[in-house]
Amino acid sequence: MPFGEIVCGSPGSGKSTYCYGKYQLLTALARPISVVNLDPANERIPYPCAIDISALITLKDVMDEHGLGPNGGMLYCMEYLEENYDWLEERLKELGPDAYILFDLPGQVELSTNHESVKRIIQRLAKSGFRLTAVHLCDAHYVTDATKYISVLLLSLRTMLHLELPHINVLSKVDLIAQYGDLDFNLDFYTEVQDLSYLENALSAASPRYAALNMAITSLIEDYGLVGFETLAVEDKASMLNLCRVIDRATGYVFVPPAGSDAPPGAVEEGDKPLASRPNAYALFSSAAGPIKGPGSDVRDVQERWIDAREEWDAYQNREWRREGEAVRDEAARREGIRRREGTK
Ligand SMILES: Nc1nc2c(ncn2[C@@H]2O[C@H](COP(=O)(O)OP(=O)(O)O)[C@@H](O)[C@H]2O)c(=O)[nH]1
Ligand SMILES: [Mg+2]
Repeated sequence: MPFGEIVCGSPGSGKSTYCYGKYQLLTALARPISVVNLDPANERIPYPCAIDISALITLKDVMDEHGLGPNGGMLYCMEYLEENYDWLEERLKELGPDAYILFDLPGQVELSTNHESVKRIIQRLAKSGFRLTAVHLCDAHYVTDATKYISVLLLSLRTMLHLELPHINVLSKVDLIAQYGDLDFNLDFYTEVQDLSYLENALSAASPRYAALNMAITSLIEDYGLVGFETLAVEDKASMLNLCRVIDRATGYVFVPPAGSDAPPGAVEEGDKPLASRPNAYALFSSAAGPIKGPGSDVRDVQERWIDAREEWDAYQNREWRREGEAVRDEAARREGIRRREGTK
């Protein structure tokens, strides 16, 4: 049974970077992973691409041929992909029945909030057996301003309602959040979307004329209790592993034991080497079916890492990397010594 993530979010929210980061992470864990680029305007793709929509259609060609602007051209491309769904389906089949696929979507938000083509493509993928989750990336700098935060909540809610998939909203680039000034509240206030009435002062100050409307929107969002956020800093392993666990639970990947193995669900064996002999991979998956925990899984840890004690953590990390580098160099020198001694015998 193939699994997949529909990676969506505004332009620049970090979708392609996330796809590359996840590709590296799952490859290191010997788990299957392929990335499909569905953004016909994606010129510099960082990851190895299993399927690239540019082989079918490019935004530039559409704009040149039909005299469309970038937005109209993008909608045309997605409608074209929908009409040529067979092209995508054939290539997906070649990736095998156990593929785990990241679909890197274009950033135009209307594609995941109101335009129908992407939704219908997703429905066809689901019909053909894909277990999918939407991973909606939102730049974390939006939480540094109350009015922007309200728009990101609405955008997330609208995307959830439109795509109708298991859905994970993610505050991306959380490592940069401290650059945008002090937050009015702790990070968990924003990720857990609990008592939004606390935003009243900030919203009234930013937009006195629409303060009542803004508050009505916040109470609507609160009433339905659908929106919440995970956090992500792509280069931080703990952050990526935590998000990976959350997504595995949403797709159901945690409940798929590898064929012919007694390893924990969601795990994959590497050749004939049992997974349990690879402690990192085992630790990741053995906890996946239980409560979500592990480094980076508590938003208060994320707050400490990237906001409250960022400099101390950076210094600690640099020391650890230096130590690791020294250990690798020492080991290489030791092996070289052995090789030389054996060569002179
Ligand atoms: N500091 C930081 N930068 C990021 C992160 N994720 C993405 N970026 C940067 O954000 C920019 C936009 O990322 P990209 O993946 O192209 O966004 P896309 O348009 O959504 O595909 C690039 O310069 C990335 O290097 C992150 O977690 N931390
Ligand atoms: Mg991109």
